[in-house]
Amino acid sequence: MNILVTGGAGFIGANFIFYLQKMHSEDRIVCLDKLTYAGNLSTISATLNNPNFRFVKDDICSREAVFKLFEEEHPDIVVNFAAESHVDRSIEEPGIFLQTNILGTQTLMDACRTYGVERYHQVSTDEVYGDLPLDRFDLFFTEQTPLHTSSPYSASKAGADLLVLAYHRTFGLPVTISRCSNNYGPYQFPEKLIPLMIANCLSDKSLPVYGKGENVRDWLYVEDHCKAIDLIVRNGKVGEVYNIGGHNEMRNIDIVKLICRELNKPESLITYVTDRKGHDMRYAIDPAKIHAELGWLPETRFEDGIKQTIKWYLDNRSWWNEIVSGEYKNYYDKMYGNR
Ligand code: NAD
Ligand code: TDX
Repeated sequence: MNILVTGGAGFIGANFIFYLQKMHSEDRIVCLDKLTYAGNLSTISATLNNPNFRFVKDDICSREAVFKLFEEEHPDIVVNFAAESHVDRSIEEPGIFLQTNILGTQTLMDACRTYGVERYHQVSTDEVYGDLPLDRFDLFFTEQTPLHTSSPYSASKAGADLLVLAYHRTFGLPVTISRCSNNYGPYQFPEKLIPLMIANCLSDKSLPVYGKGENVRDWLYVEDHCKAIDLIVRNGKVGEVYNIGGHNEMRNIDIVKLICRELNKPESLITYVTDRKGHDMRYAIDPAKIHAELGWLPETRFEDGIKQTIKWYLDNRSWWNEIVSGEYKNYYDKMYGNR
């Protein structure tokens, strides 16, 4: 199997490459990544010399680059992780989100149509369903929940999902889509809640909680997400959408307090800051379909996963120190300086 993984120098894509190499070492993996601020070649440096691996630095929006790569590699499977992925950045600058997340998806699928693939898989998100109210804990997102987006990020992901389904119906492209809840684990960029709070705690910096910290997210350990995608790509039904989530809902404030406890830092570091515009209240996935059809269940309990993740950030300070001391510092000062 020749598998093209786009966005493989980012958080989930890199973990997916590691998962494939562990579970299917016979597969060849080609990683296409533009290395934006969120892509980090050092994350996958250990695999660069593997004869079954090729890294290509380029843009999924570049027709020329994408078609040239398909001409050379003729991938059997394409798994598209490449995206602008941070909601706060999409509020500051929506354009690049539409460009990468929608038009990049189109370019990849056009190449799939031209060269033929066994499967095109789109990595999507639970955010396409909008949010749920905090007083209705009986409600969950199913695959039938209407799309109802809140941010330019989630709108761009929903737009891409619709285009993927249109390419299936109109052109018969063999597609699948997965919509996962919030991931956490090693190599997550420290602009996202959990690594940001760990990095700030370790530097005794204030911990910026948006609004009252009551928003709820459904957290899944990244390797469980990778396992689900691998199952869908190999055994899932073409044309179908699969929700992925672990029934692990937590309030942001409780996550931040837990991180303080684990790192022996005082809760007085917590600072309540101006809320995110259009902030979604609650995400909660019903993963019954992927469980029933593909037998998938999450394997890592949050209590264990969060400890492993904190340990990883403690053991790999140089990985995130380089980020927080580099260009990302300007973003941090801009976003949190006067918040
Ligand atoms: P990330 O921001 O860590 O990584 C994105 C990667 O894509 C980076 O390596 C970046 O360099 C690359 N990239 C960006 N634009 C590109 C372009 N034009 N061409 C080629 N490469 C490009 O993101 P992540 O958290 O790993 O998310 C991966 C995917 O999973 C995204 O599609 C995201 O929407 C989805 N998702 C994320 C989560 C989560 O909790 N992080 C949850 C559900 C779904
Ligand atoms: O500094 C912060 N303070 C804070 O209170 C940050 C960065 C976040 N938050 C809150 C906002 C959210 O309610 O924490 C929650 C999680 O925030 P993010 O880590 O930015 O994730 P979220 O907005 O939920 O989106 C994530 O999950 C779905 C990913 O970034 C998306 O790519 C994925 O699609």
